[in-house]
Amino acid sequence: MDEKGLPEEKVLELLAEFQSRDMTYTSGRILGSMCTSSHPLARRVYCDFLESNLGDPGLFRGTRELESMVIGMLGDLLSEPAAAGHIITGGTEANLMAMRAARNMAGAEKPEIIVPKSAHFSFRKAADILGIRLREAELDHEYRVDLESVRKLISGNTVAVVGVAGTTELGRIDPVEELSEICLEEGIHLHVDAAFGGFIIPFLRETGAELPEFDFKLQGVSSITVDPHKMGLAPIPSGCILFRDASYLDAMSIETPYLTEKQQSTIVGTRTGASAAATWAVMKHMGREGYRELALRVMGVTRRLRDGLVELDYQLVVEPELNIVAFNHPSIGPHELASRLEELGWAVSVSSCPPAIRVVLMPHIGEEHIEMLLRDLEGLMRDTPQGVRG
Ligand code: 0PR
Repeated sequence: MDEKGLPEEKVLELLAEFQSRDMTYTSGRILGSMCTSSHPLARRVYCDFLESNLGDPGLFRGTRELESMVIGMLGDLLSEPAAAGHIITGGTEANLMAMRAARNMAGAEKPEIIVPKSAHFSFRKAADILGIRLREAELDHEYRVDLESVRKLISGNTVAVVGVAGTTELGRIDPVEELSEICLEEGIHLHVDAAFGGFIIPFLRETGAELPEFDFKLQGVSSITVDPHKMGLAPIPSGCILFRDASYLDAMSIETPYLTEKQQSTIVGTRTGASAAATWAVMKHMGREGYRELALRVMGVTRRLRDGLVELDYQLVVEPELNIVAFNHPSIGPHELASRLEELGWAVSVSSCPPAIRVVLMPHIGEEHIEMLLRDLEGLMRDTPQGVRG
């Protein structure tokens, strides 16, 4: 640290230079992210609540009330208005909390969890932190979890089974209804990772889309991850863990004798209340109607990309169910294609299972960006001899 401080303007000037090197969502060039521009109202509220600390909620009673109202709204959205939970940093922390609760409730000697091969890497972190063995279930030909494979992996040590509603790479929805039946039968905790899908699947279903059930309506589902900072338009960090009832929180509560609340179930101690307040604000402002419109809009952009790719003879990995499209060039490998697109100013990501270019059609991507992308993809098809059509 320097001995003498700099004037505020100088500090801001230095920062502006660093920030100018960051990519922005508004450029429409970030194609591989699950985050997006947060709603302007949520941003404002976030700043207003910057100093609130839900680690000591007795001091911030209003903010605590906002957090429980968000939990109530999300519980209602996901078919269990009495669900218990917290607004936390994101899907990673939510999945970690779910696995911790499941482990503590089951009390197995050598705990194991079963996750689909398509599950987010946060479950690897959770398994490592919690000392749990991670067992990976195979996928079917549509990249959803294979139920037979799950059944085979279940043992007396299984403390949780995970289903994903909106996989990170392909946006697939696992057969949660069947997983629910299996878990009810076996008496195992079923956790649904709807970090991405939780803020879009219910709204698409409301518009008549034929998407499967994945939430607490299915009796076997014990917990759900849903991230407001993905499709919910809340600022980073905002994740949510929901449990069917408060007993799961009790199973991981630690005594906090000198705080205003005597028990704490979250992993983080001092934690911002700004996320809860900003999420409350954006959900109140958008309403179901606003999120339905958003869901329809991003699916419209998804369809445009899908149709354009098919017209250009790119190969789709699967028909998109949600706003994620994964595709390949007939002759250029996905990593090579990703770097060519990067040279053209596009930030895409490459999925691993199977290897493909993956585009997440978040709200910051408009039709105009997709038209530009398709023009560039057309150029890449033309310039590659093997890619020439006809
Ligand atoms: N569960 C699922 C299904 C996810 O897709 C993700 C993140 C998580 C859990 C973990 O959530 P947090 O990252 O909030 O802890 N999926 C994206 C991914 O890893 C996150 C992401 C977001 C990546 C923006 C890149 C990016 O620019 O791909």
